[in-house]
Order: sequence, then C-alpha cells, then structure tokens
Amino acid sequence: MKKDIYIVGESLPNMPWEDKPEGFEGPVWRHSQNPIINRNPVKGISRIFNSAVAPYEGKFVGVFRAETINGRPHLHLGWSEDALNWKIEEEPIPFFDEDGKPFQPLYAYDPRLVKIEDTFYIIWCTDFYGASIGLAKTTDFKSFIRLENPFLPFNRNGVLFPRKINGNYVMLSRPSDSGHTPFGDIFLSESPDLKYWGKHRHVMSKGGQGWWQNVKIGGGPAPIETSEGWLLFYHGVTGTCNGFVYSMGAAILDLDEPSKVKYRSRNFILTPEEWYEEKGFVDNVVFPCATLYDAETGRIAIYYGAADTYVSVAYTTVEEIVNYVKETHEEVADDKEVGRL
Ligand code: BMA
Repeated sequence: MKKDIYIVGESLPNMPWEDKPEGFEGPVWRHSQNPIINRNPVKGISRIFNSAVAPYEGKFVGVFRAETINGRPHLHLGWSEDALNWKIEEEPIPFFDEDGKPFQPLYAYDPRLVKIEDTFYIIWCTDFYGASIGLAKTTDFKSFIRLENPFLPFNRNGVLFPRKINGNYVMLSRPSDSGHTPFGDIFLSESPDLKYWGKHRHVMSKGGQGWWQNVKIGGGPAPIETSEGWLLFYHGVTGTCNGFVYSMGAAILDLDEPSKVKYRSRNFILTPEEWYEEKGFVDNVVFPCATLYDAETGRIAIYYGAADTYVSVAYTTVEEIVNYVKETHEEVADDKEVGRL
C-alpha cells in the first residue's frame, strides 16, 4: 500500500539501518557505531571524511575524500558489502579526458556520486585557478572519464540531480571564494549535454530566523525525489569566535522548478554534539555528502563527514523528515521565487 509521503525510486533492502532510539526527539538519529571510518584507515592516508557512496551491483561503492599523509586531498574508490565496513583503495582514482589523456586533478575534495540513467557521475571541488567544480563519469568504476570543468572559478558543493528535469541535467552549486568562504547561497544551472551550462537560478539563501545557517549554506547529497518534491539535505554554517560550525539542514524543492523552495526547516536537523563531530582536524563539522535510501520502506541513511576527520552515518525516514521540514518551515528571502532577478 502506498503511503502519503514516499520516495520515488528503487528499493534497497540491504542498506544500513537502525530504528530511532527510544525517547530520542530529533528527526535524524546517529548510527550507534559511529564513526564508521576512523583515523589512518589506509596506508598513506591519515583521514577520510566528506565522502559519497552508492549501491552498485548488489554491493556498495564509494568515492572517498582521502587526505594523504602530506595533507593533500584526493579521491579514492572504496567497496563494501554492507555500506558500513569499507575497503578503500590505496591509489587515487585515475582520471582521463575524453581523448584518453591523463587528466588528474591537483587536489580533489568533497565528492558527490550521482547515478543518472546508467552512468555514475563524480562531482568534486577541484583546482581550476582556484576552487571550482570538477566532473567525471564512469559506468564500471574501472575507467573514469573526466569532463570539462562545468563552471568558472570560484565554486564548491556541485551536486547533480539524479535525473534530467525538463530535458536538462541540473546541478546545484555554491559560488564561493578560493578560501574559507565567509558567504554563500545555493544556485542551480542547467545543461543539455553536461558541457554547456546556463539558465542559472538562485535556489536558497543563507540566513533565516536562526543563526545556524547565517554565514553560508551548500548542497549536500544528491536530492532525493519524493512525493512532496526534491528532498535536499544541505550544510549550514555559523561563525563563532573559535571559527565556523557546520550543521545539517533539510529543504524540499519544487519537482519541476527546483529553484523554488517549497519548504525549509528553520532548525538544523543535526549539529556537532558527539566527540567525533566536535573534535578533529577541524572541530565542529557535520558535512553530508551522500544518502542511501529504500523506496519500499522510506528509510534514508545519510553519510556525513565529521570534524574533517571521520565518516559517520545518520538515519531518518522520508515521512519523518518531510513532516519535520513542513512543520518547521520558514520562508527565507525570495527562496520561493524562481530565482532569476
Ligand atoms: C569547507 C570544505 C569542507 C570542509 C569544511 C570545514 O570549506 O573545505 O571540505 O569540511 O570547509 O572545514
């Protein structure tokens, strides 16, 4: 029997899951064995965080942000039977351009991994005369074709929608500077071919009544298609005298015009509270980059980086989070407009 609020997508019965702990109040609860990836997880790699996973051929594949022991981030592939215990490769993913020439990023971080039709796309933050968005594709996780950088510098948090909308690919991004950007809203751009990008629209503003997202926001995992619209998890940042604090928020975007925000929660849905979120290479960071979900049950597992040091998992259900976002909705700036000034 179909529920009122549901995920449009496939069923994934083997995804990780834990029920909400008795007495827990929030709409998102942590995996009991967090973090799932600890320090020094692989030879030559000191920390793995802000990483993306996806189901693949009955198992799970991941693209991991791996900080090598000289402190530079690269993307490494990983494999898992249960999406909790990961075997991560020691060498970075080798990228080639469309002519078969090596096209390796100088550094690469904060990957997203999005399946559109039969192709997986990796989107990350790359060096293009400063921070910008890198884009590559694979169908077999053996050969990786890196496409042209979609946007001009400076930009971060590139996130593709998992299907074309009105005939075009759609990518969220967060124009930025090349450092620890002290501003930023979420925008989107469209492309018929993943090569030429345009129809840029403003999607969501930082700010609102609360302070947790008053400095900047950025898209997280690929949006999930639901009966209510695109469910978007994102990060929101506030500034303190000890630096930025990264929390997780949720919003629902219009299915046909995703630059229109239908609802967004005025509250964070997860904020640094556990030791692995509060203390690490960068303290107080919760940074979601991926989800796994089961359309059959509505279960969602959110993969997030913790304190720029660990990978952690949190859970919710589509009903729980959509109802929460609707109940705690606040309208911010012109979010509900199409975003074309
Ligand atoms: C952002 C990105 C993220 C990181 C966050 C907190 O600018 O670099 O990779 O998690 O800062 O350090």
